[in-house]
Amino acid sequence: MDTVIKNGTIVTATDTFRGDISIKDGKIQTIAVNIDPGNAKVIDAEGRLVLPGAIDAHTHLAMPFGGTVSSDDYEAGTRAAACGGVTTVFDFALQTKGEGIIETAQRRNKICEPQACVDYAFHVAITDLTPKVLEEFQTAVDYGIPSFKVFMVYKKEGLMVDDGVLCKILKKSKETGALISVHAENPDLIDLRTEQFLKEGKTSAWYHYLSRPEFVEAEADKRAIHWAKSLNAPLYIVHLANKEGMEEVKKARDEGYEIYAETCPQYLHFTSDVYKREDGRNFVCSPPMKGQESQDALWEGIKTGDIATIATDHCPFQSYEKDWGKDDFTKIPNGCMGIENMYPYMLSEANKGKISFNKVVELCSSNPAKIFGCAPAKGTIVPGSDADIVIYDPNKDFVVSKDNMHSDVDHTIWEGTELKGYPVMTLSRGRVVFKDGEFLGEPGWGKMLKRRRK
Ligand code: DUC
Ligand code: ZN
Ligand code: ZN
Repeated sequence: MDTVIKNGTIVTATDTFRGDISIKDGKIQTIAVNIDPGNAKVIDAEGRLVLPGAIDAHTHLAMPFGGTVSSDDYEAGTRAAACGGVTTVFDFALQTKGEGIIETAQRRNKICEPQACVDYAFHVAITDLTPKVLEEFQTAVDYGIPSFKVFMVYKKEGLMVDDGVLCKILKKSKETGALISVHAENPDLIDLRTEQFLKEGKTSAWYHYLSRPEFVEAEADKRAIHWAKSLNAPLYIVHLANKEGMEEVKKARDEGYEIYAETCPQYLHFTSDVYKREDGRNFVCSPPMKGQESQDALWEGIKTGDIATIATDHCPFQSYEKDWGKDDFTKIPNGCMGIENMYPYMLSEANKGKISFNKVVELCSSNPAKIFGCAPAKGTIVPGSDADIVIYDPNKDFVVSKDNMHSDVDHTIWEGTELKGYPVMTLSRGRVVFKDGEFLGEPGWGKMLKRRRK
């Protein structure tokens, strides 16, 4: 063995127990009550929780978007991930016109591989469904990329697919064992409302919210679920943020359909009121934060198990870029930061008693690992799994500030948020990559995961 984590309280999605963990060659070797470390390095976790590393199944690193490129490249994004206890990052690789699925992932991997500080995978966003791409689904699944994404919005940006294409994709996913994620909002309603607001001179960030309020998202959620049900295809809804959509997910799941919903910490913590703030444009992302009723419904969905995962939609932009939309909300690049905040925020909510620590592990680690095909190597603490481990001090209070974050962005929407408890160490395949506020990893360490869903 190389390392032993001693005296901690191990928390998985299902169990909480005191024990030691030995690590060898990046993998968990043994879990027992008292392991003699011999010459191995000892990490004392007395008074701390020992958790599986989180998986952020939804990021946009170095993504060209909104007239610029999101400010965290693969190095900065995965560095911030490590410092927030995230040991696996799923990024979206956007297909360009005519490009194949594997070709898209390989193009992004050339950029990502030398930069990644933790392990990673790609969901390929399909934007140009040619017959060749449809034929390639099986090859991509067999290659280890069994998850694709489609946007039901962003027509002008060239990312949107229409309902016919969505249905073709869902049908093929059913046949090949792939899982389709959707960004669900209604593009025509957004355009209609935006045009009207601009005509009336209503240009503040508040109108970003009003251009795509609850029902704009709910309609698309219902439509996507309707098509998935009609084809009996599995479906994963990213960044669910509204009550009506939540209800539709619950209904479909109660009927026995394989529908997964992801939400993000920003929807659990902030409401649409943020768009009335002076710095409201910093919170502009799509879908926008919603009202209190929606937030309550998401927390309820967590409790009932109808929210399957938490991820971040991490897509930061600098203040000067957000400022492009000071006088016109349509010019604000859409996206917020969160990769370093997800696990600490959710664990803090558990520490305050809102949900259990096991539930946080389930949402942020075990479920994404299972759903996207990288369990049991990721998402749990068992002999044989990767030693992706977070040591969490439940007594360490922490106030988020741009100065204690590790992203390449000059502000954070989480500024001033008070957290009860904080990660003090992150191990990625047995290597300490974060300790006491300091990043200790290196670019090029992270490996691309090949995945298998079933
Ligand atoms: N929404 C955002 O806010 N940013 C990136 C892409 C998206 O769908
Ligand atoms: Zn999205
Ligand atoms: Zn996204």
